[in-house]
Amino acid sequence: MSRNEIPLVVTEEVADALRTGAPVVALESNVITHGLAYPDNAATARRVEAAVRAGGAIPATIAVAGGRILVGLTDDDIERFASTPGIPKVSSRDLSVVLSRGGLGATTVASSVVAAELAGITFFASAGIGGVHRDAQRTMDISSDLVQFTRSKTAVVCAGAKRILDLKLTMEFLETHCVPVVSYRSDDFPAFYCVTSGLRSPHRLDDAADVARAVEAHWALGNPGSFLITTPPQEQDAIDSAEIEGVIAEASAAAERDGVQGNAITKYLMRAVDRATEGRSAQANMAVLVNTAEVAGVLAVAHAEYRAEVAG
Ligand code: PSU
Ligand code: MN
Repeated sequence: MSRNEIPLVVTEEVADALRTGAPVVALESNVITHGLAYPDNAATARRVEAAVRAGGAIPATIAVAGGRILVGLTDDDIERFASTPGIPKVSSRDLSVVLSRGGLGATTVASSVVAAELAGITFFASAGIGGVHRDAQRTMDISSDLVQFTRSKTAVVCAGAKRILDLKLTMEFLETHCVPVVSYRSDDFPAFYCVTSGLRSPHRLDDAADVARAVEAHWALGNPGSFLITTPPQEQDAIDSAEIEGVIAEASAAAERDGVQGNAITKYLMRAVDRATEGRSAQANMAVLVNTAEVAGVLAVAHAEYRAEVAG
């Protein structure tokens, strides 16, 4: 089987956009099935798609169904993925198996960027990427999102990595693996629903056209992987760092007690934090998803313009 034999079901709107070089932003579906609960997840998936459009681009939510990769979901698809219980989380290592077995699958950041590259989509947006987990020195739990960034050519727009992670180690991993990190209109690496992780970003760019040029230069230099662009949450949506730290420490201790590990830990921790904050972190999560998607739309537009200009 060759690359172009992987069955992709691309919606007409997305296919048209790709054919004409119009800006497209790919989105993950695991956040719909595992990140949020029904019906908030369905509403958020729709708001995220609308935000990409508000930024000027076409949304293409990625998922797996019946042995094929869906590139762009219909409204019925969104409802089905949001309301069907037990859809498996499909990361990069799972994608081939789920495609061969059939059934529904919800793609993480890692498997979504694989699909985006296959479909010819440059931009991808999520709220918080996976990263190096706290205590990874012992557990070796590092999200395949990071490893996939070393392999797939996409521009990933996010609000940094999830707060439940060890963000310092996450930054170290990205640096070691030559993944560029640029904070758009900000000095700091954000922490998902917190405006800053307390870590300074290696680079800041304020102009979308500069971001587009940097992304293309990264690939022109022969680099095989992704380019990370961060955008912080809006102040009014953000959660106070000090306040959330205590909650995360408690949730992490509970996960350890309950023996939760592997690919289940992300969902476990996020839900525990949502409960402890009485839903405020889930609210913030939704707002960050929407905000990031809109910024990704704007950046994808600048990138499409740059490519058109270069092509003359
Ligand atoms: N961001 C969220 N909620 C989520 C995730 C991200 O707000 O549920 C998911 C994404 O799909 C991400 C995945 O790719 O968690 C990372 O999981 P892991 O740490 O097991 O690699
Ligand atoms: Mn993991």
